[in-house]
Amino acid sequence: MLIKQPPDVPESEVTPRDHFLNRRRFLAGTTMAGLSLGAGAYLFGKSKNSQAESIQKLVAPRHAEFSVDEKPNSYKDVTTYNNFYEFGLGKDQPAENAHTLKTRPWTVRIEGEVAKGRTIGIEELLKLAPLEERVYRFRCVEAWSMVIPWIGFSFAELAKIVQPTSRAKFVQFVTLKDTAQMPGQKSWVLDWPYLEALRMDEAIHPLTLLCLGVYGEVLPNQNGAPVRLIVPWKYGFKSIKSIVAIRFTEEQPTTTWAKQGPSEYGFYANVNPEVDHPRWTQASERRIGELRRRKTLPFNGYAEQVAKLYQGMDLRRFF
Ligand SMILES: Nc1nc2c(c(=O)[nH]1)N[C@H]1C(S)=C(S)[C@@H](COP(=O)(O)O)O[C@H]1N2
Ligand SMILES: [Mo]
Repeated sequence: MLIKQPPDVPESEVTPRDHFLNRRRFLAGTTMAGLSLGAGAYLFGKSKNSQAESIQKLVAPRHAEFSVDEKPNSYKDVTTYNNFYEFGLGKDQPAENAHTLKTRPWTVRIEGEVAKGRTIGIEELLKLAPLEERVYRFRCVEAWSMVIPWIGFSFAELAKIVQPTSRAKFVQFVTLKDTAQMPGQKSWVLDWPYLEALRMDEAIHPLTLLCLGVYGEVLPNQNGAPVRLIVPWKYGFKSIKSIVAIRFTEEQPTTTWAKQGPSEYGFYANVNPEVDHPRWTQASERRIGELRRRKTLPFNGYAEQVAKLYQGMDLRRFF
């Protein structure tokens, strides 16, 4: 999502992802072969590539009504093709670099226009409401998409507990800022910490997920551990990762990408095939793992559930 970057590389210029990844694994294997077996095993045990083996299970029943029937992308796609600029700009960099993020202990500060502002620890957050698996479409503004089995509960469950006041019109979300844990923050690609926000009615819409896991496990670091947002009808940049604070506000808060490129990334960022990004079309998308492009659906296919939130709004103006 770097603003100077093209949305997605044309198919013709791409090494099929799987080949690329297999090649990388092959090369890693070759390096390892030069070491003694013991040292190799040690390195492998500590390596980020083996993170998946030690990751904690987080199983939850599937919410059928909120899940799409499409085939989910592979675990590998979901955990190695990421956007998380705190760990580098390349899609493969978060998986390689995010092992420096410490997700325990972890707290989320809830403040602003709420009757019961407080700080919640991650263990308590995991038990705040029954966990559900929701298979959502996920559409990045760069015009690629995936289908992902997230785990969590509606953000509305948390809102209910902290009791927003009548002045609360928006909710702002804040990512951790710590250059030691997030080395990408040493460079000025974005104004850190990463900030996102939703209008109150969007935040408490039942589809808006406070996400704690994916694929039956707690979130891998590169996917925004230990807690992130998923807003499936909006471009992926709204789905902020590694949240440390949630602020209920009266005024519309600033958001990182709207500040970075106000003509390119709006506050609303609803998936809209009729409103192109200034530098590329949003009418179609590349589903990771597929060759033919798909047509992009209004609100990413969730129009029936969410279009009513925007009745009477000019969505070209409020993009
Ligand atoms: N803190 C933070 N959150 C972030 C980002 C980021 O760079 N930093 N990237 C966003 C973008 S552009 C996308 S597409 C999604 C990617 O989520 P995924 O890597 O789990 O697929 O995370 C979003 N949340
Ligand atoms: Mo994105």
